[in-house]
Amino acid sequence: MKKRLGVTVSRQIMDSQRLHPQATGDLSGLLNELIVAAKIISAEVNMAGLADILGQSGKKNIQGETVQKLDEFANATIKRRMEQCGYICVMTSEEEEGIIPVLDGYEGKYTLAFDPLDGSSNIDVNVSIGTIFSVHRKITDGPKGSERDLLQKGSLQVAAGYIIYGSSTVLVYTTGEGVHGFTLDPSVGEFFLSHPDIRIPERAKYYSVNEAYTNYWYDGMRKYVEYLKEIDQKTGRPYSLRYIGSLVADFHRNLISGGIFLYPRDRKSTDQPEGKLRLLYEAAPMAMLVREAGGLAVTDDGQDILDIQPVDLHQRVPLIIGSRFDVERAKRFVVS
Ligand code: AHM
Ligand code: MG
Repeated sequence: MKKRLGVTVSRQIMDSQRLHPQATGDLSGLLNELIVAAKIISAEVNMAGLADILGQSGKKNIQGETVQKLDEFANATIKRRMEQCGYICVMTSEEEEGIIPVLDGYEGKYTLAFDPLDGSSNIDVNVSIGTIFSVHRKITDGPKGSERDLLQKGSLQVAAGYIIYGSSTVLVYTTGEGVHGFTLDPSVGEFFLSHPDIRIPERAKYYSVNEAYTNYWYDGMRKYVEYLKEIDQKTGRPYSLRYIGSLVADFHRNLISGGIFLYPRDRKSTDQPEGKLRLLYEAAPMAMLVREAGGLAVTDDGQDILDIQPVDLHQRVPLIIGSRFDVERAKRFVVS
């Protein structure tokens, strides 16, 4: 796609809707509502340091509300905006155990899974955090959505994306026609196209993994990460390690610059026998994005993340995701 200056995200969404004359506009409406939620969360994230000061002194924030934890705020904001937008029938959040119904009379034809504020351990230390979302079409009969509507394979997603609250706020999303990135201009409150048609570099420059857990890994994973530290024939250097511990931030960097992110399962029996990341809120939406951008996402036994049939709203999955060449090579190491 040619770079068009000044294109807002709403314009881009409408333009892609126009390519589908049969479209009802519901998906566009849904995305636009989510974007409003993202702007509200972004504003709150930017105020977080101040809110903390107010919170510590037991004060209320500028609207007279008691200061809320940021992840709870993000969760409540998305729920409140989406439960009566009229485009979705049911939601699920990483922060909540069960399904989240929408208001009676507002049932729509899509479902929404979201991680309101991923990387929450980074909130208090000014490190980038993000919101991740995944949209499916309703598959059951009747207006009400159910768990079955949410437990669908990643390959059936109709849209996925994230908003990263970093040095600037950036929205990256796909509806299956490329991956596009938009940067929020806070002075006008609009997301403008900044990264049209993102393609992840075929080969990684970075690897991202929590290496402190090496002793928990299976041999294949250990050997692969050791291999990355050897001199690469092509570059004459080993790979560089970058690990933020905030999936959205690690993924975003790798998407733009080329990289591979790994969160394997534990060999030793710990509390992470399937890794840490959640299929519905983290792995599947990132897998759709990376696939659309030319990359790949698999488990540590080589299964394509997009092919996994979820059985539980909060199921975890080992994740290897990023530049295609490197994910393919990692697969050869880890699949025995
Ligand atoms: P969260 O959803 O509780 O924030 O946890 C998910 C985060 C990811 O953003 C990140 O990739 C991972 O946890 C980091 O885990 P670890 O600290 O084990 O390396
Ligand atoms: Mg998370």
